[in-house]
Amino acid sequence: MIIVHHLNNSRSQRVLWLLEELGIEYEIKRYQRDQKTMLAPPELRQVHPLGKSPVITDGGLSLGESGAIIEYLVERYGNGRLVPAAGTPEKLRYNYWLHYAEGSIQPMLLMKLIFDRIEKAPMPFFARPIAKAISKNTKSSFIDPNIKRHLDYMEAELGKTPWFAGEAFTAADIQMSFPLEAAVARGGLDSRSPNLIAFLGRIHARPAYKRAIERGGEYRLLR
Ligand SMILES: N[C@@H](CCC(=O)N[C@@H](CS)C(=O)NCC(=O)O)C(=O)O
Repeated sequence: MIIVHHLNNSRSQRVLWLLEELGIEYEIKRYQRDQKTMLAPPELRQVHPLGKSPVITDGGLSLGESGAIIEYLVERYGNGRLVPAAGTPEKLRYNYWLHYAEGSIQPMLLMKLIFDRIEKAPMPFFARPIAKAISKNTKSSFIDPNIKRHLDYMEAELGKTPWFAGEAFTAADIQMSFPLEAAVARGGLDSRSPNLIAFLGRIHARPAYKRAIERGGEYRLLR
């Protein structure tokens, strides 16, 4: 039996969704973020040394990293579903977006989260103006323009095909859901990017997505 080590409001929601799309049975072991720090509880380090979510266990296997988990699940249990045929341009695009989600866009959104929090963090009064100035400068000179470039890029790509890898829905769309949802929560993604908003509408309407939300519980992305 596959066990998904699931942290509330986190990337592991994608794994639940993939398993629902594939119709595979699984169990959920739940972990709650610390209310103050929003970090994962230390118990998660017992299943993976980094203590991050998602992690799955499947028999003797314990695997972290969303992209690696998605690749493992579609390869082991997909019977060719949700992945384009090997050697096709769609497969190349599939690989690209599978890596892009965590390798390119997500680091920008994480930096945005961290610098937004620095501005609000408790600190001695004399340090606040300095911290605020550094944060605002980093955001306006680096983070915000980068996020904008990524959003414009993804918007243009989804103007060419309905799904990230091409005409068909694939597991790359599942992987891309989290950065896009995070971009709505904190990256300025809104109706100025109609293709991305339509993509989110389509994925949220999928029965498997809804089932995964029901099973996963609370899913409100950090701002
Ligand atoms: N690139 C990793 C990132 C894992 C990650 O940072 N997960 C977050 C959840 S969204 C986490 O566990 N945060 C809690 C913490 O850092 O303590 C992946 O895609 O699996």
